[in-house]
Amino acid sequence: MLIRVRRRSDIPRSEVTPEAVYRRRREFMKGGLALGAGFGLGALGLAGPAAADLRDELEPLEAEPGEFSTDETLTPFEDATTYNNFYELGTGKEDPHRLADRLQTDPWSIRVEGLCDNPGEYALEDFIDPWSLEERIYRLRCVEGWSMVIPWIGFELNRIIDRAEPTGSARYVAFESIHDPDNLPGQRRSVLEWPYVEGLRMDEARHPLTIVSVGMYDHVLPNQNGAPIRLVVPWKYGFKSIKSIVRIRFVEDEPPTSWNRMQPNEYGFYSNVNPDVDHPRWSQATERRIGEFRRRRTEMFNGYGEEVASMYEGMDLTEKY
Ligand SMILES: Nc1nc2c(c(=O)[nH]1)N[C@H]1C(S)=C(S)[C@@H](COP(=O)(O)O)O[C@H]1N2
Ligand SMILES: [Mo]
Repeated sequence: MLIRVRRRSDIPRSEVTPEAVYRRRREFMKGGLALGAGFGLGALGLAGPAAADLRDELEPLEAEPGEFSTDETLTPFEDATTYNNFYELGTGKEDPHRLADRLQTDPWSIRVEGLCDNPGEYALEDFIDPWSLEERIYRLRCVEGWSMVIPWIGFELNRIIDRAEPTGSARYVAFESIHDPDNLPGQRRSVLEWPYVEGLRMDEARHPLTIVSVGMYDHVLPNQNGAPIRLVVPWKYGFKSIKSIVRIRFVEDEPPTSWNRMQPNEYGFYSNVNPDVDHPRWSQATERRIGEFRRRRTEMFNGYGEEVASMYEGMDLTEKY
């Protein structure tokens, strides 16, 4: 049941082994060589892995430039990997970076189930090889008012959906993150109901802008950004981009979502970026691009309106927030 899609045309794949997608170079370098890798800022005695070192430790990942990319200035790698929301690793913005090693990603499998003709348990490499990877530079805009521009590496979620062959009654896709309270400190507290869950309507899930990401900045995903595999839905608030996915289920009814469960009046199912609909506790009209001082005006659908607005025609987006 292999579905062949566009191959990367001229970049040799030989260098990119399936393991490279999920195994950190750090593990290969345990022992003598690790001395060299640690000779950066780590040698100065700073606590935790310095971001500059982290980038060197991550396995490189090749990808073709994808369409839809913005040409805006990239958020520095250091910012994108030290200022995160990943409540499994703590609620502080720097917790995911500090506690990144608590996330166990090897081995990893994803269960595809529900209303589909091809359910199953997939290893990560089933998804990555022989499928080509694209680099897409997308904005991610958090409901708390910050945004980043990140060169994500991944592929369209559509490929997984096609492969699963959902039945006609599947109208939504539900996603579930890793549940591992023994290792994930955040899951020993009930800040959210665990595991983290999210969902998309089928047309949103199938939209070509919706990608499954396995890397960023030419490397595999750092743990704090949702390794080994996460969603990126660029026209929605950041919390829809669920990290460290272990389960994808095709369902008939709108599935529960973590933040909606927690605070239904603050977070709806759709959560399209919308400067005209304020969060009950703060305005959503402006955002701060990480690395900048002046706030920017937030764009409808995070600037992706031309591509996605038609999916919401006739819907009252103040009602369906
Ligand atoms: N499993 C899981 N996924 C998650 C979250 C989380 O806490 N747990 N936080 C979300 C929120 S609120 C945001 S803004 C983005 C942040 O992604 P980034 O850290 O890669 O910028 O991840 C989203 N995905
Ligand atoms: Mo967020």
